[in-house]
Amino acid sequence: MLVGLLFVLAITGQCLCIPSILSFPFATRAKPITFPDLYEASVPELQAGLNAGHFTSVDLVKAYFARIEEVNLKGPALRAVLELNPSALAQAASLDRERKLKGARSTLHGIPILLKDNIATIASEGMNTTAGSFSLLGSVVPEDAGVVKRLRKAGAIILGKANLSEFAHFRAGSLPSGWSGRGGQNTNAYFPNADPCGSSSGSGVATSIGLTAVSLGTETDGSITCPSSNNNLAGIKPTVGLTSRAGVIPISAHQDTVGPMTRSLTDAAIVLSVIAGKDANDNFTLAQPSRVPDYTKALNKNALRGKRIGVPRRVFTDDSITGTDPSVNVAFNRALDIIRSLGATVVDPADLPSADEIAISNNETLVLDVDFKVQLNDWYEALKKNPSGVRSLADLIKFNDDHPELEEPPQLEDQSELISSEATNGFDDAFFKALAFDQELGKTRGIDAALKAHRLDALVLPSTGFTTVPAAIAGYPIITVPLGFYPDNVTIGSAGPTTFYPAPGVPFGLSFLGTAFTDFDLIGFGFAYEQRTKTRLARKAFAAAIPKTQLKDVI
Ligand SMILES: *[C@@H]1O[C@H](CO)[C@@H](O)[C@H](O)[C@H]1NC(C)=O
Ligand SMILES: *[C@@H]1O[C@H](CO)[C@@H](O)[C@H](O)[C@H]1NC(C)=O
Ligand SMILES: *[C@@H]1O[C@H](CO)[C@@H](O)[C@H](O)[C@H]1NC(C)=O
Ligand SMILES: *[C@@H]1O[C@H](CO)[C@@H](O)[C@H](O)[C@H]1NC(C)=O
Ligand SMILES: CC(=O)N[C@H]1CO[C@H](CO)[C@@H](O)[C@@H]1O
Repeated sequence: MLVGLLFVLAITGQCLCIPSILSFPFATRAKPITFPDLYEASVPELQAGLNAGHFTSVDLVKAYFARIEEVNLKGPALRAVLELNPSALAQAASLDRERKLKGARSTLHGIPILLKDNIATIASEGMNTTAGSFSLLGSVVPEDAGVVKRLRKAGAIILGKANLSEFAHFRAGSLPSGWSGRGGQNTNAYFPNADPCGSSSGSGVATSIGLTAVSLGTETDGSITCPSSNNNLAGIKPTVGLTSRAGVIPISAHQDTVGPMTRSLTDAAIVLSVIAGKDANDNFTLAQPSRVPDYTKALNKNALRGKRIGVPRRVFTDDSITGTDPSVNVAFNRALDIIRSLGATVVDPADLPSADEIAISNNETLVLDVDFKVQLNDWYEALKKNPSGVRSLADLIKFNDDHPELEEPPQLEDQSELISSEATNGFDDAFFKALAFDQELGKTRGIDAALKAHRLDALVLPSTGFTTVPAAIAGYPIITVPLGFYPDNVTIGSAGPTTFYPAPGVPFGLSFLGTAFTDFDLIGFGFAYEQRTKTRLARKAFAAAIPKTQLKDVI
């Protein structure tokens, strides 16, 4: 408790308080050490235990490895983790030594983080960067991703790579979320074989049951928001250009963004503060405000007081869009009452003028198809080595057809999205028109229009379904926090050859969204809601999916 308190003071920057706190009488009372439960442990709790010498980063890595071993291929076989970092223990030992000598570099010093497998790590460390595809196994990337460089500098330990929907779900819309050739079918920890959503599926599932302290995902349209929602997590989809995409296997420079997936917005804010910032290797990041804020300063329980929050109903009132179960809408309407009770004015409806056009628009697909081909070809070209011999999108399509045992098992043959992307012809008139329409639909006649017309601070939506599209085409931020769980009597639906959605006990989330670079404000709104409701704690994963190894077992 005391160390926790010390640490909270430390992260809020009031370090001057620490000496006086240390002289409190209860500080000297010898108490048995209680280790945080790794199912739920927060970064501040872990950092406090590390600083107090209760356990080391080596212990943490060992414990997380053991927890992964329990449930990844054995037991419920969740297939959330693709590879472990063979250098993680050595890195942890070195960071433990450094902590003893010089103290912690940052709040992430010695904290293990799992990366979606489309985020590059140097091959010499021992891991692959493949987006789940055998076409990239053994490939050698030129360098660490921009966000990985920042994580290492802050002293974080890369624990491993997470399974994902292959190529961030850009291979074919018909493929189930969470499936990749290399990783197989990742599934949800809240109901056997339930849909983890994607494409950051493994990041979501692994974090939901404490196979890692925190994780990173990427979003082009829904890929952080939806798996955060389905796995009872806090997720931040940053404004495009806030976090570097350099070294991230791409879909589209216009929509891709890298963000944290964590068990609390506190952890997410800590991670975002480390990974946000300019990167010369990603020119979109040069457009961000000059100073990266300390996002932990946004964690204010009163952040909703006096704010105006709008509900763009037309984005989700169609049942086929929110999902088949009315429980999402019931929980959402209850959330609006809670937001009111936290001092905000809810403007309902506050529709996007472009909502109906967005629903039928194909402009996004057009932009993504063109960008993906250009950028994926560049990715293959930039590799220092690729044993598969694949050098382009065209090669990839052929590789998949030539290796059905690896990449096209029964019912998972589809690569229609790759094929339509391959058929595009680069940055032509049609592309620029579609891009301009997207900006108009998402920004000027979309989110910005609604914010302006109703003088709003943010919009709020359920995270399920296609509620991510307006922010996706605009490149705008979304903050997701737990909202509720499907009831035990929900009619189980199908989400793929072997996966289910909806399903009993599967979580769903609440999204706050706003205009460019309002991530800080949105984190505050999400935090106020999260702290009032603590919905994550209301339900746990199914028993077999909860790993048993704890710190006491490895020390
Ligand atoms: C990943 O690649 C390295 C070589 O860079 C190889 O030694 C290692 O076995 C690979 N890992 C897996 C799980 O295939
Ligand atoms: C980034 O650079 C590319 C060319 O390298 C250019 O086409 C693009 O407009 C630039 N984007 C921004 C946001 O500066
Ligand atoms: C793009 O959006 C505009 C504006 O809504 C619409 O008129 C046009 O049909 C859309 N194009 C495609 C390819 O969907
Ligand atoms: C599930 O239970 C609730 C509350 O008991 C009830 O209102 C609802 O109709 C039931 N749904 C189904 C699909 O049976
Ligand atoms: C860490 C881990 O368990 N990785 C596994 C992921 O799934 C593939 C395919 O089954 C295995 O080969 C890996 O060992």
